[in-house]
Amino acid sequence: MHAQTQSITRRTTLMAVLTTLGAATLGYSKLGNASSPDKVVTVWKTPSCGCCKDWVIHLRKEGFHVVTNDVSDTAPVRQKLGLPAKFGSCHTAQVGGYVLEGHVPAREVKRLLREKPVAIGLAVPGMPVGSPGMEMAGEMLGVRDAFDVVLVTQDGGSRVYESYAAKAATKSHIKS
Ligand SMILES: [Cu+2]
Repeated sequence: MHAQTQSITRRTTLMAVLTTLGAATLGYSKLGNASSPDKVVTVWKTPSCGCCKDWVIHLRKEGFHVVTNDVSDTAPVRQKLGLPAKFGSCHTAQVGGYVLEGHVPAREVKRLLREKPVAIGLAVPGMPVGSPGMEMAGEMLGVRDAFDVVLVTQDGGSRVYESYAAKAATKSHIKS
């Protein structure tokens, strides 16, 4: 009787372990889907670049798995990835075979991965105020310069992929 109880207990424990393992496996595969190769963004940035870090935070908030690499100069990486220097910004990244240059909003990255156009990738040249990772604080809170996300084509040209309009400060500071 005692032995049988022990056996049942053991079996119950084993079942519990298997259930846990099953759940863990399921959880893992779900995570696997969420961070499928297309969703992994590899970033090259300089270690002191604050807006680069903020852009990485923006992507992570939007569900991307981001791997960062600190380099002393991003220009050679940009060149190696085939992105013309004229589209250059503070950081260069790669996702699903595409190049991302600068403060590209996650929304356009997702659209790029969905539409899969024949192109080198997306760029937000320069560092427009108010683009993701370039948000202003204080009196400048909410300010955005108008900027374009461009699709860099394989001939080294580009076309506008999305346009963001300028925005005024969230709070008005009218001095009397
Ligand atoms: Cu920047």
